[in-house]
Amino acid sequence: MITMQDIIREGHPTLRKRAEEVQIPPSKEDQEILKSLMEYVQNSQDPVKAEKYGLRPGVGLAAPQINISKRMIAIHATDDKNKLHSYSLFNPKIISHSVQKAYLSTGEGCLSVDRAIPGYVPRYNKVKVHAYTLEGEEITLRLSGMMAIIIQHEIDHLNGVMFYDHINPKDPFAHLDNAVAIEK
Ligand code: SB7
Ligand code: NI
Repeated sequence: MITMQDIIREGHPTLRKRAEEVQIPPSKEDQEILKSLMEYVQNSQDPVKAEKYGLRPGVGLAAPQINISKRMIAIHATDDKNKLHSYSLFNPKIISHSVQKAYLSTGEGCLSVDRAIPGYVPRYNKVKVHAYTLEGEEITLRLSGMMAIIIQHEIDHLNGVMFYDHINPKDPFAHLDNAVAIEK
């Protein structure tokens, strides 16, 4: 079971590497890693387990965050219509996106970052993502708003990118053109 002790923090070189593609069909070993990522995300949202094991709540987790430089992500979150989006993905890739941007009005955080970093993080408002499921089946997801923001945050981890790389250093809350504000 993954706990906060397994999650590497900013400054660790793995967080700045481009992660390797996973072989499809996935090996049993890679499937187990991906399952453990999802298990962390789900456990972290269970108040009893989070308290018991000291888990910081998160809506997603990427393999590089547990020092495994492979292209795997888990997301477990509900959208504004209370629909659950639970995805365990290998090799996710944005194949198209909107011109319009979106950002969280409260900014973003990260389980690999132990400090609050204020500022708007511009993302695409809509993304189409191609990936492979836990079973190795091809899947194409169309996500918008909050869910699009989360998957872009996770895919960034596979490319060595941190959320604060996108924040305007001169004016973190500068107006973003053609962007919708998402309230958490
Ligand atoms: C805010 C938080 C996340 C995604 C988008 C906006 C995820 C936080 C947990 N993670 O560090 C996962 O990489
Ligand atoms: Ni993160």
